Amino acid sequence: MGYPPLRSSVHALHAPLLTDLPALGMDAASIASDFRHHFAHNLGCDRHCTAVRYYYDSLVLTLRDRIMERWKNTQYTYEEADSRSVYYLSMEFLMGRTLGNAVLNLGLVDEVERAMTSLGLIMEEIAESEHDAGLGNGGLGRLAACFLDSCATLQLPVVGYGIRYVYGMFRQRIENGRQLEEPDHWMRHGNPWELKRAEFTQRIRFGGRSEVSRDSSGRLQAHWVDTQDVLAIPYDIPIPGYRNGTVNTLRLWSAAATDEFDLSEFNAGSYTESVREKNVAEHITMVLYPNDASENGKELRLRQQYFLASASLQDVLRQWVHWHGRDFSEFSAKNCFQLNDTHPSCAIPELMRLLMDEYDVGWEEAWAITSRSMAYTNHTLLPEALERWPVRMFRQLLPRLLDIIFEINARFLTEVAQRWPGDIERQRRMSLIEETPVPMVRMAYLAIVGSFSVNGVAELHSRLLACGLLRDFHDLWPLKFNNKTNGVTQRRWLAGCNPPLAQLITNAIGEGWVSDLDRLSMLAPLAENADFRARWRAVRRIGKTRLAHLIQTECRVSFDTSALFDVQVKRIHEYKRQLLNCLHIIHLYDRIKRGDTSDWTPRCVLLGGKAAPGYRIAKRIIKLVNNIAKVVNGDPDVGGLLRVAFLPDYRVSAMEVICPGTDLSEQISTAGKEASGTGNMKFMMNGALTIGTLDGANIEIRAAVGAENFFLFGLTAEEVEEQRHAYHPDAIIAADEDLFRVIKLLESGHFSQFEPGIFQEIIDSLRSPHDPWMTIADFRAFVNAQRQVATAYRDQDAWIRMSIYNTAASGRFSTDRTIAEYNREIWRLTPIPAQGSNTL
Ligand code: 26Q
Repeated sequence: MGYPPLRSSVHALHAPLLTDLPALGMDAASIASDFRHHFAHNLGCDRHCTAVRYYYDSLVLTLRDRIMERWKNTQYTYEEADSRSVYYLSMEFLMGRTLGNAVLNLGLVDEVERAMTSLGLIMEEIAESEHDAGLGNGGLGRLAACFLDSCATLQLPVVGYGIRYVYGMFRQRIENGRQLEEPDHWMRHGNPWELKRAEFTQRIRFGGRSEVSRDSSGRLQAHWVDTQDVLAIPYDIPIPGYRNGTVNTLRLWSAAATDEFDLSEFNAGSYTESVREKNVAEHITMVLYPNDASENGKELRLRQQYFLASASLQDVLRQWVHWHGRDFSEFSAKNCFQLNDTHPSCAIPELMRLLMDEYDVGWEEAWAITSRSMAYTNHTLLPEALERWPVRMFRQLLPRLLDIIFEINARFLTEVAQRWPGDIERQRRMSLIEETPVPMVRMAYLAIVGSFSVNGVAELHSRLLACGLLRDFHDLWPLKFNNKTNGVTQRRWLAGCNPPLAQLITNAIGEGWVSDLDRLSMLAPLAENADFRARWRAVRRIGKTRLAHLIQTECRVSFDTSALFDVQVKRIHEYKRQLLNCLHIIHLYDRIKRGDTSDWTPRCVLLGGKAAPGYRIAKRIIKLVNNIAKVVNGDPDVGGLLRVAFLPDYRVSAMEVICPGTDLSEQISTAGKEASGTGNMKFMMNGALTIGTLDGANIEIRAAVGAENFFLFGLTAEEVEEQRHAYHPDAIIAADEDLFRVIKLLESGHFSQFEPGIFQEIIDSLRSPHDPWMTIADFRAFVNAQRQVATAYRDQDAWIRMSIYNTAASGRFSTDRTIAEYNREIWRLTPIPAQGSNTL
């Protein structure tokens, strides 16, 4: 750990010469000049280097130099303040592209544009050449990325800790309407944003046995022996705040073999075997796991989770001991770990282990430190999505951690027994160990017991956790539970992705909204100004044109920008009910075929999203959407009345084009199932109207914008649970002519002409009285709400008014607000403005 210092003393003398450099110019001329330097001298490019990659790398290096000054400044400032810090532990950081965001946050949009133009280059083209960093599945991973942006903007000392996957989220191709997965080798051409910090490498143990001995003073001392170790090498990525001189850190761990691996194999005479072992070690950070039930219980995933937790904790403890020595009395006052779902929750027993086994802290003190440092965020209401690991696997892979979990459980169950004497059933329910034939560790319960805060991600979600899924724990510790409604960063999701709208807003109310989104409420009165509405409409048309162009290129489907753009993009999952959307599209198609088209509103429907590779029904839903699109778009009777497209490879950079061009945002999950949703917020911010159920953050969106500016439909979460027992989809189908025809069309094979029967499983799930998502129950309400949408859209002036109100009311859904709440109620950090010369 750490490199050896230079032996001679010259370093101290010359240190200022090496570190106190003059600030780099932030003007177009300096940027262009440094760009040329990096292009020619650093990358060794000449007149033959015309690939956009060289320009991209040159520009990133130019910006990185400027970020580096501010990065060091920020770290010095934090060090000197000896401030409390937060560590955001997450298996996913879905960062997307970095260049455009860095330019925006450095306040260099105009200067970089001018610099590139002066060199005969087009900034937009360079920015669009960047490959997404797709190190996440969806909402949870993107939330972590938005959080980092807001923490840096609010000048909070927060470090993100994650994994440097070699392969991110798979790339999706569509062939014959079906999803094909391809590896996403996102760093193939290198990653100029990362800085390898080999001197902070950590050693991570796996396997072996846990043993106990007595030390010289007679105290029991545990030893984790005969382990197989792997190295964790950190790579740092800078996270610049918005025009404030702050640069925070995202530290991603990469796995590598230890040297003795090679040596022991070498001694045994097998050189090639040793290289194979190297591979095994490096596998740990090779690939991001898709959120997939079929992947549940995979040992490699548990390895990844422990790898992240252990490396990050060791890194924090190393710094603690460096600054404070082995006195941990102030540790929990100075450090807080926010666990992004249960995925990093090994951190709880691991911090116990490190304190007890490595630093000789006793159980009581270690537990006080641990349970006052950890905070847990839950992101799901589906009981089947709660993480559980087989005890047997834990024992094999992390025997010492299992000991500690058992001890935590024994002490915890004693507490339960004291509170509810004799309530054995409750002890069984709340145990961290599920005593089924294959005993399991319940990670959510471990996270709750080991944390001082447990939060949900929208008001409804947090309420349902407290009185449903986690009720027993809420009864025991009501004060631990709290809500932090999600948000999104307006830097990426408005200023960055929608420059025409951002400019219109800034012209109207000033630029303050970029760091204070509540100011968007100043737009509301302008909704009554006809001239402003005309401008708003023109800007929305630009967004739609851009989206239409994307769909033309990627799907070969033409969207007419005067039509209603109706969009549902998100992971494909039954609870999100892409099928309900399909039923509606088929219904519209059926109306057209029957000539029921008076007062028609032309509509272009876009769907997109990835299905987990092992999720059969989700993949079949993709096939259904594609087949419907083929039939509808190819039917001359449909003409311009309806268009359907499935956009392949939905990802962050695609959403940056999609949300500015969307009129109608589909948020139609079964009530009580979507924890929050964040796509809903991105659409709203960009002026889309929502059609949605009373689920997740939709409820808060509707409350913010007013019921008259939101298309509500469907059962409530309570009604869903009440009606579940007496749910008869066949009867509903028989009683609803429109729905009856839709289902008949589906069953007739009209959308599966050449592959009869392929949608049978989908039809059966819809018709099942046990369909957990109760799609048929909400069909009529959905179709009626969609009729209202169509009618509303025909009054363009009224629609634009509602669009403005939506943006104006979206202030609450900034992650700046979310993070301010995390900070006020959980983290309690003091903002620390960056000190030093070149801070802005
Ligand atoms: C678990 C074990 C093994 C392999 C993968 C996983 C895994 C990975 C990712 C489980 C879940 C996820 C991601 C969950 C997620 O994105 N949840 C969403 O979080 C958003 C942010 O809070 C919410 O807005 C969404 O409602 C919620 O679905």
